[in-house]
Amino acid sequence: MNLKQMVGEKAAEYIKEGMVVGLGTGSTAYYMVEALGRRVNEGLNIIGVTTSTRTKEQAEGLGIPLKSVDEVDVIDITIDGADEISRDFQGIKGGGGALLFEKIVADYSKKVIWIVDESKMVDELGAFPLPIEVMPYGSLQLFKIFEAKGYQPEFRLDEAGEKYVTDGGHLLIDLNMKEIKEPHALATWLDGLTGVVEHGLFLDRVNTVIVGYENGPVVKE
Ligand code: ABF
Repeated sequence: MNLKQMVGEKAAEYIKEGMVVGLGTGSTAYYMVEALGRRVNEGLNIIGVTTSTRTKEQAEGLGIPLKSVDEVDVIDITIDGADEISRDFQGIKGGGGALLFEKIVADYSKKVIWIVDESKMVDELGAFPLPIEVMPYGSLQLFKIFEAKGYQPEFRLDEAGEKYVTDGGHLLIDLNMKEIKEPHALATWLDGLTGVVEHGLFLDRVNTVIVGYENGPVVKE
């Protein structure tokens, strides 16, 4: 079994009868959704709240009942992947292009679980490019601001080589910062930039991390 499958299936065990479950996006979350789909077909009653069109299509195909984030009071547990997690459990997400919906769903969740293989655990954030979701209007001005800061921005492209458009209708600019010494200060600065819709710094937002190692999953809380 690969490490992503291992942690995906382990995380699905946290889901109990009657729960409202935030369903993350990405190749690790994929296995969690598959495992939940199997349990639903065996009789488990849950409601899923998806974080992307991709996950919605997968969950619908498996017969998992779904509601939108606006149709539920609260989400009991959200399980999602991540691109990098530091020692103090701060994260970069958004490599999969779904960070805005992922952050919204996480914000309305009582508990958030991230599932990753061991390669995602880092000493310090920043080797993975930090995705910034921006309004198309004015995005080149933001690009120039990031460039002037030395963050080596790049517009995310789709398979056709066009600018990638998120489920929310925005663009993504990836910042190649190499290292992020002060994630909270960076997040505050990004939050203050007009036209930045969201960014991939997920700070102080996770309760449990399940890490896949060759000899088994490790739950860190
Ligand atoms: C999502 O999927 C993200 O926020 C993150 O960018 C990505 C991780 O992908 P994978 O599990 O495919 O490595 O959860």
